[in-house]
Amino acid sequence: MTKKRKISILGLGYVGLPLACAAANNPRYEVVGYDPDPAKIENIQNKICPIEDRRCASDLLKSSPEVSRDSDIIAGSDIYIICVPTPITTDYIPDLNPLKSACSTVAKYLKKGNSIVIESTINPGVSDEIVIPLIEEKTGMTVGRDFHVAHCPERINPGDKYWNVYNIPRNTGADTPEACRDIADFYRQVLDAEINEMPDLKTCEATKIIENTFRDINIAYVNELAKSFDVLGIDLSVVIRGASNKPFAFMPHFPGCGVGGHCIPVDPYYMIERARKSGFSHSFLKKAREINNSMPEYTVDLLMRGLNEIERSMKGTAVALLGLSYKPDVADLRESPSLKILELLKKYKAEIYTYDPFFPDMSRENSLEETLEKCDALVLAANHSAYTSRLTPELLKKYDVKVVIDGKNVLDKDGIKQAGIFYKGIGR
Ligand code: SAJ
Repeated sequence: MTKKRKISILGLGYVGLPLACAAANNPRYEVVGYDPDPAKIENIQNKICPIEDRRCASDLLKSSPEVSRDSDIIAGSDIYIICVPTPITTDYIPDLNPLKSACSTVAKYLKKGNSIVIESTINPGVSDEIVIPLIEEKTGMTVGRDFHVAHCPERINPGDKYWNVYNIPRNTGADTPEACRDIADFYRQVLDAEINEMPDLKTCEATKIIENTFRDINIAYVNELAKSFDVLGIDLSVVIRGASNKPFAFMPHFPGCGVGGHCIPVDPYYMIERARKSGFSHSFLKKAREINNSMPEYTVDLLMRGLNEIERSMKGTAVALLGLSYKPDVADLRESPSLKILELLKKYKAEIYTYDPFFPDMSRENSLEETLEKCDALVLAANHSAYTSRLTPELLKKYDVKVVIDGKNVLDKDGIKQAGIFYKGIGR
């Protein structure tokens, strides 16, 4: 019986935990997980899945990896897989501290012949310019000779009912082709998806970054169209639906009250900043970020317009902010446009009634109805399925809601207008 390879996964969130559970189900590997968050560790040890991932939750019941908040658990591993956040600061500057900290932790245990895999989204150059020098400096070892570094960017789509860690195709890159093959073979053993080997680390890093910057610029495109079509009196959502029946060369994106999450509004800044250091200015990426960052304010401006229609000022008006998450049916506030809308409503001294069933502690009332009962106006900022379909013209009329700003373009525009309620969507 060949000795099991020991796999350590650092960071047990929506990326690391599903991978840890998938690998733990494979008899070839001894899998351990490290995370400094005591609540997360306790939940996992009790087989309670701390993330919204049905497949992971069921895996956890079958064979959960040994986990600890003590990093000694990763000692003696063959492969160290880092799945930690790569956020930005409030000034939109990339924050690689969580990644550097995880690399420093690994460096304490790294032995000759080991490999390190970064799953976190990073810009081209981070592995070669930051990760490898840090590990070499802390261990005195040399990459390629003594240890290897690979990148296999995560592509998890939180809340997705179909795509999961097992079936999402992956790309890998490493310091040498042999190391890339070894890591790709690990993922092929553990997952069902196609695992592609790329020529080197920075090509692989660049692949993930353009996936998400592609999404950000396309969302910015329709957000700018929304502002234009608003003044032209054209319903952009109908136009996008029409363009979408073209069977090729068109990919629909949708305007909204802003772009949130851990990826799309973050990754472009990693690309922008690294290119800047090499003397190139990503004017297009920066403009797209500017447009998307303007949408929360644009949404509040629409609310102002609605209140003016009914001769009310923002100050003192009861406004419901429905949905705090950055996207529907997930409990995640990272870069959420709702938080920016909330700041603006506070600045204009509205009487704010936040409501999000995923965040009861941040909800002023306990139900949608209790919230609507208290409010003259509402902003729909996250279209959670728990309440969106209930926001009918009849219900809004029943609670005498006078202004509706549909930040996700999901409500019955015509029905609401026919009920004599002011309605504005984003570009409709
Ligand atoms: N959004 C729009 N208009 C759109 C699409 C999204 O305004 O047409 C907004 C959403 O409301 C949200 C933000 O953009 O606030 C991000 O939305 P998202 O659907 O991209 O959600 P994320 O951040 O969970 O994106 C993840 C990403 N996965 C990884 O980076 C690994 C992204 O690459 C995927 O494209 C995305 O899932 C997905 O839905 O496929």
